Amino acid sequence: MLFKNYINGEWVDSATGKTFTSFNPADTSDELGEFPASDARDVERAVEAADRAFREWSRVPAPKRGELLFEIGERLKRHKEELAQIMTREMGKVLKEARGDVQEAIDMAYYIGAEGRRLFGHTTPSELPNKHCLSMRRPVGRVGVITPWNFPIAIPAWKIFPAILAGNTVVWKPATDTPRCAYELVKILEASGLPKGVVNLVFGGGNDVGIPLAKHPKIDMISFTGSTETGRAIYQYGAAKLIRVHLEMGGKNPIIVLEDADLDLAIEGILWSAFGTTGQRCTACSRLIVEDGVYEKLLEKLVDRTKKLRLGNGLDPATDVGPVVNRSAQEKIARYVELGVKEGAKLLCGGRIAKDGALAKGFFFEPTIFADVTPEMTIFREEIFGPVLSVCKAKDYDDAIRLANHTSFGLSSSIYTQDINKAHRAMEEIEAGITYINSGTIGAEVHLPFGGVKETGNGGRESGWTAIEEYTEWKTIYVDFSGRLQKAQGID
Ligand code: UN1
Repeated sequence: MLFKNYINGEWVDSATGKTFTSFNPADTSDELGEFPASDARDVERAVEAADRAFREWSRVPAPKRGELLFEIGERLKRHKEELAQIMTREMGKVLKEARGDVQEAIDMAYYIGAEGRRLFGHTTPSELPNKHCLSMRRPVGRVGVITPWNFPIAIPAWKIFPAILAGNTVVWKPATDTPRCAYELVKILEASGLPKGVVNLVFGGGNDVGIPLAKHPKIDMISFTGSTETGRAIYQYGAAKLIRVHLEMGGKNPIIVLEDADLDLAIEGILWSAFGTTGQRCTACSRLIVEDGVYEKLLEKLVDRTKKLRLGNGLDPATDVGPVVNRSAQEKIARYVELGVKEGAKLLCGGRIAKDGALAKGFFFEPTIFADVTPEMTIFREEIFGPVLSVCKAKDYDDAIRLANHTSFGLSSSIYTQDINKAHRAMEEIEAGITYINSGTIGAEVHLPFGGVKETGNGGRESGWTAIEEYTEWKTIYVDFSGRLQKAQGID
């Protein structure tokens, strides 16, 4: 089936006439559709539509915009199972995780929809009599949204829902690996009564659609989740226009396990964080830092459990770990594993492309653990975005923190310990946007700020109340009802 772009409330062909196909990474004979490979001309039409819709949409009372989000939440709930199935087919995550992905969008719709009745500003006394000082939030304008394939419904929802709640209009470029999920989400927005032009969808690649969108003079903000390399380029396009750029990028998220930790609990958290979503979360744990005294014991149990993980199609309830997203991801992971071996890390399990039986139909990679990893090694430093866990030994708590912080990223992190003092020290000392105590590195909830320090981001936080900060500008208002010219700063 041939799908279309969604511009100004209509499903329209791309100017290019070219298309690309979306496949199931667990079984490439399963196709999810053909999608337009759009270019700058389609971006132009979409931005024009977002621009035309802005004036009216920004004047709709925020509680009414919130009601649209509640309707979207209702419909997402109704279609949750069908959306999850499509997601599993399109990007491979196991069905229960795909349901969780849709649930994050549902949670965001209700959470942020209710913000329509808040969107609080401040009032404060004036230094002069008969004068009121207040501040209110205004939408930023036309927002370009560029999203990845690993959370193909949740991440777009984190961005688009707060953006439209705040009165902005949107042009959305979804990842080329998950166009069908994008289509399904926009169908839901449309059925919920979204006015035309408020959200526009343009399918296509980064060079042809993403860059023209980021550079477009009428785009007032870009919100991007993806690789640090692409994010850095987008930041520069944004800088040239002096617009706001929200970036969520890579991670190399550590779990620290101290000697006093509940090891069985830690193992559950490590398995879930390292191999859940086949390691393809920005928040996935890719570095495990274990205190000397429990290093061998923990590794033994962990490897044993890892070997039992079942690879397969995510639609099969017996599957623990689904495929990786595409062939180039699979090859990239294999290259990192080779590097790990070459640089002297000890391969404890996995390490190979999996292609036995039905696995040959897709892009699978064995859950992989390297031990005796040191900070100089590439697998310790670079984001692999696959089921590869690097383990290193720490002498003590301080050494563990030093290793955890020895990275250019800073998204999520975790520590397992029963020592309340060390737990509290770690909350302050780990350099990351998110720290879990006695839980893995994944599973952030929508009503708290999400984002990271260092090269993971540029200071913003999405989700939570901070999402409102991202998608609004402050307007300050002075009302002088004295009937004469009053001058501030004590000037007569
Ligand atoms: C991501 O991988 O980009 O905390 C987002 C989590 C999920 C979101 C991850 N709620 O793991």
